[in-house]
Amino acid sequence: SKTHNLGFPRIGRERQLKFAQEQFWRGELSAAQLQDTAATLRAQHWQWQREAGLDWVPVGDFALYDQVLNLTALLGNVPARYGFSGGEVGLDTYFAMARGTASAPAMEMTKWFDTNYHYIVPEFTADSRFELSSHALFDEVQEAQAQSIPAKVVLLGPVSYLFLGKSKQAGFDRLNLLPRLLKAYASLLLRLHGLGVQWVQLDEPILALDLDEPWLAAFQQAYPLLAEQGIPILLASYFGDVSRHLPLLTRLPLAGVHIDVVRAPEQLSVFAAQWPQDRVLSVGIVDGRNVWRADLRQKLAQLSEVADRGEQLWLAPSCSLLHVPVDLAAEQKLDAELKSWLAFARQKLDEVAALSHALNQGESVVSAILADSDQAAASRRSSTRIHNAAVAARLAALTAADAERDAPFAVRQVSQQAHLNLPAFPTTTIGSFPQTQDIRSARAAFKRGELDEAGYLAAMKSAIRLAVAKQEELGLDVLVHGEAERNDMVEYFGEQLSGYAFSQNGWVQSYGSRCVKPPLIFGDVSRPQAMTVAWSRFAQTLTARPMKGMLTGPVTMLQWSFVRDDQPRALTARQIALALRDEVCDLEAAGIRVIQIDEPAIREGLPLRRADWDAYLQWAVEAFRLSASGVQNETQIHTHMCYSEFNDILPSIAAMDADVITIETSRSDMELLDAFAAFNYPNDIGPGVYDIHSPRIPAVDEMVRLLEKARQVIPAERLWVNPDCGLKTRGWHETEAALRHMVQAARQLRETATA
Ligand code: THG
Ligand code: ZN
Repeated sequence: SKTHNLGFPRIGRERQLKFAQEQFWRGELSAAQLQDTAATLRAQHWQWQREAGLDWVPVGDFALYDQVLNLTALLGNVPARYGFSGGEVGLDTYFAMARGTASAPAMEMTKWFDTNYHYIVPEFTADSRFELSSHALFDEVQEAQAQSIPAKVVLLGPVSYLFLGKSKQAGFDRLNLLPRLLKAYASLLLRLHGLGVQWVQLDEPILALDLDEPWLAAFQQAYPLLAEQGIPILLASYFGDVSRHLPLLTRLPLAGVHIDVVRAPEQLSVFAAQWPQDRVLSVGIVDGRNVWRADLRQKLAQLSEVADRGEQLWLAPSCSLLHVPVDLAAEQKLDAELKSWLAFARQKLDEVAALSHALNQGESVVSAILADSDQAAASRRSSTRIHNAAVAARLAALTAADAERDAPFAVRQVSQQAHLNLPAFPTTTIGSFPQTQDIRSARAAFKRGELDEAGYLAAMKSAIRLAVAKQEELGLDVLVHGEAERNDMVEYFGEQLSGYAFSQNGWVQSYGSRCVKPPLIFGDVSRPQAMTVAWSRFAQTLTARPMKGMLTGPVTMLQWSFVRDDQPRALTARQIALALRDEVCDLEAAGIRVIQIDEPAIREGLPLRRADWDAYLQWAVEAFRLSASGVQNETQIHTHMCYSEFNDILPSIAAMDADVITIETSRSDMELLDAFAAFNYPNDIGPGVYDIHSPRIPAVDEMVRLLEKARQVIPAERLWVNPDCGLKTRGWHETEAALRHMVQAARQLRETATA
C-alpha cells in the first residue's frame, strides 16, 4: 500500500498565518512579508508530511483565506463588483472578495458541509467566464518540486465547485456553465501536466449529499474531458457513503477514488468487492474530523478486506486535516492518560504510515506502535474517568415529562407577563457586548499568571457594571451582563463541565484568520458546580430590570466540540442537556427569570442526507427541551439562532417550545419571517432588526420599516425588538449608537400601536 494526505491545516502550529494575515490587513506587514510567512508554513508542513513517510503530499491545499476562494481566483471567476478586468487576480482583489471594501460587499460565506469551517461561496451568472487568472497554484507546485516534495495537486472538482456556489441571477441554472468551466479545468490540468505533476486529487464531496439526476449527469460529462489531459485523477469523496454511486464512478475514467470509511465504514466492503483492482482505491481510514487516536489493531482488521490490492491501495486520513489541530506535541498541560488517547494532524499521519508499514512488511515491524495503540484503546475503554454511574442513572430515570414545561405557551405567557411586566415590543440584545482591549488584556494577563484571581474578577465586574449602566441609560427592557468573562461561547462551558477537556493550543480555522479552540468531550458530561450563576446574580443586583441569563445550548455545545466516538451523539447531547438543565434551574433559584439558551448550530448539525434528518431533529429538539424544561411557568426561556436558513426545519424550531426566539433576519430583509408566518409559528419572535456584522449604524427609520414589515406577518403582541446577533465583535461607539436607534424604533412602534 501507499500513503497520502488529502490536506493539511494551514494556520500554523502557533497560528502564524492568522497573525500575519491580520498584520497585513492592518498595514503592518507588506505583501511580500505575508507571502514569505505563507511559503515558510508550506515548507514546514510539507516537510512534516514527508517525515511522516507519506508517498504523496498535497499541494494546493494552502490558502491565504479559503481554498474555495483560491479556486475562484484561479478560474478568474471574480464577481463584477470588484472591477477585475482580466490578468492576474492580485492580493487586493482576493481579499476584497473575502472581506469586502467600502464600495463592494464581501462574497457570502457559508458552512462547509457539517463542519465548523466556512467557505466563500462562488457566484455565478449567465455572464460568468473562466480563465486561468492566478499563478499561485503553479508557483506552489514549483516550490514543492524545488523541495523534492512528491506533489499531488489537490483541488475542488468542477461539479462540486458549481454545486457549492450560488446563481446570482433569478432563474439561471448554473449547470449551464459546466462546459465553459470544464474548458478552464482542462487547461489547468494541461498546465499542471506540463509542470510534471503526476497526480491530481479532485474533491467531489457533494457525492455524499442527495443529488438530482442532472448533477449526477454532470460527472459523466466532466470527467472524460478532464482525464484526457494526461494526469491521473483521484476523485475524492468524504463525509459520507458514496457506494450508491459506484457504477457511475466505475464508468468515469478515473485513476482512483478516495472513500471515507470512518464516517461510512459500511462502504468499504462494497468498494472492496466492486472497485476495479487495477485502479487506486484510497481508503480514508484515520478520522480526519476528530482528535481521537486510532485503534490501529482494529483498523488493520478493517483493512484486511482490501489488503491484497498492493500498490493500488492507498491509505489516508478520511478527509482533509483542516478540521483538526496541528500537533499534539504542542500540548503541555493535558494529563498524560487523556493525551495518550489523542492524535492531532501530525500524529494522524504517523498512524497512516504505521498502518501501511504493517500491511506492507507485516505487523512485527510496527509491534511497538501497535502495543502502544492497544494500551491506549484499552485504557480508554475501561477508564473510570470516562464512565460516570451517576450520569447513567440519571439518564435511565428520565421520563417524557422531563422534556415538557408545566403548562403550554399560552398559559406561560400570561404568568411571565405578570412577573416581567414588559412593554409592547420589548427590547433586548442577544447577550454579548464589546470584548474591549481591556477585557482581552485582563484575560490574557490572568492566563499568563500576571493578574491574580481577585484582580481578574474585579476587571470583569467593572466591565459588567459598565454594560448594565449603558443598557439602563439606553432604556433597554431585558438586560444582559455582556459576557465579558467568556472567551468563546462553547469553550467557556467546556472548561467548566466534567467529561470535557480543553487544549492550550488546539486551534482550528473557522474562516479567514478566525480560529476556534473546540473543547473535547471525552467522558460522561456533568456539571460539578454552577457555571454562570454568580455572574448573573451579580449583574441582577445592579438593576431593577430583568437580567437575562445566558447559556449555550446542548446541540451547539456538541456541534462545536470534538465529540466522543464511543457512543452516539444523541446520548452525549442528552448528557449535556442535563448539565445545562441544572444551570437553568440554579439561575432561576438565584432570581434570574429570563434565561436564553443559544442554539446557533442546530441547523448545521443536520445530517447530509434528508433521510436522516428526522432522527436527528428528534433528539436535537429533545435535548433542548430537556435543558429548558426544569423551570416554572413564570420563567421565560429564550433561544437564539443565526448563521443559517431555518425554513426547512420550522416545525422542529417550534417544537423546541422556547417562549421567545431571536433570529438573524435583517440581511434577508425579514424574508425569513414569511416562513414563520406561513407556518404559524406559535411563540414570541425577535427578528433581528440590524446586522451586527457591519460597523454601520442603521437609522431609526430603517429599523421601523423592518419592524412594520415584521408586524404584517407576526402579531404585535408576540414581537420583540433586538439586533441580529451578539455584539462582542463591535466597538462601544457603534453599539451604543445603533441600540439608541433601536430603542427609539421600538418606542415609535408602541406609539403607532396604541394610537
Ligand atoms: N464559537 C464557536 N464556533 C463558531 C462561532 C463561535 N462557529 C461559527 C461562528 N461562531 C464562527 N465565527 C467566529 C467568529 C470569531 C471568532 C471565531 C469564530 C474569533 N476567534 C478568535 C480569533 O481567531 O482571533 C479566537 C477566540 C479567542 O480569542 O478566544 O474571533 O462563536 N466555537
Ligand atoms: Zn447569533
